[in-house]
Amino acid sequence: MALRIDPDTRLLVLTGAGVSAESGVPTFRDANGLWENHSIEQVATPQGFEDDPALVWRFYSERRRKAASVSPNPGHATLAGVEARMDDRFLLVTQNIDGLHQRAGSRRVIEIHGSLFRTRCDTCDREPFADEREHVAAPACDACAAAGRKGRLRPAVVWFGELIDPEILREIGGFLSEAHRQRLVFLAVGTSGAVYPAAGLVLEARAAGGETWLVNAEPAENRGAFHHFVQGPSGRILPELFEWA
Ligand code: BJW
Repeated sequence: MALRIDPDTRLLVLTGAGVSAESGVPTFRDANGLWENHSIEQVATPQGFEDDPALVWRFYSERRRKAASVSPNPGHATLAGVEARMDDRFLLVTQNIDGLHQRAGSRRVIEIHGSLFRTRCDTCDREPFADEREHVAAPACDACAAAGRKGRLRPAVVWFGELIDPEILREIGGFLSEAHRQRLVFLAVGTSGAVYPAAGLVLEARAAGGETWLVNAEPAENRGAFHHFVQGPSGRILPELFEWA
């Protein structure tokens, strides 16, 4: 089955953990929702950070180390190549925080769940900053300390129960609504379709008249919302998926 791209096509791609699986980054589902016997909720929620910030930093420090040691795979490379051909008719929304799309050459990338390589304060509104260090405990925020507050640094990622930056959602909505006189295609890759609002993007694309494709190792929870499903590993499927008209 081929996904045809012609000069009139706009393509919105959503990726999840599965796209990085062949690079050696474990998915959330692979780990059965567990990390060192802790549930994902314990390490990826504001309450988890409140309860045990050191545990949460160990989890993200390990992932920083792992992500820095792996390389993009042919799935990432294919999406970077598609962007190079489509330019502003292409937008990639990734739920991944591992930076592998950017390392493969993708530039039109929205990191909807943040980045593993940025840190922010849990209290003040200082800008998130680049940070590759591995922390074993939550460092104090120096900006807060200077103002007599007790802010702690945390990974600049979006945990369960936290809001996605509304500006990001507006940008995605803008890309969908600009497609009114063009052919809109939505492609989801390597995602279980279980976590919202990302899992709802397919319905937004359909409401905008889009044709919807899913490439995944298994049927995603929202598989029924897709017109086309190609089952298999994205590192093998994506390089063969596109047909250029
Ligand atoms: C392969 C493969 C290969 C393997 N090739 N495929 C509407 C309905 C119900 C609930 C909600 C709702 N709206 C909001 C909620 C609550 C919640 C939510 O969605 N809960 C669900 C669990 C039901 N959402 C939120 O809290 C969001 N916030 C929000 O909406 O705020 C407003 C609000 C708050 C509270 C209540 C209501 C509204 C925020 C969600 C943030 C998610 N954050 C995480 C952590 C980010 C940082 C980090 O990475 O540590 O994001 S959780 C985790 O899940 C991570 C992932 O990005 C995300 C999605 O996982 P993904 O990528 O799909 O991975 P897997 O492992 O689940 O699946 C991998 C897939 O790949 C599998 O299918 C494999 O088969 C496949 N695969 N190898 C191709 N080689």
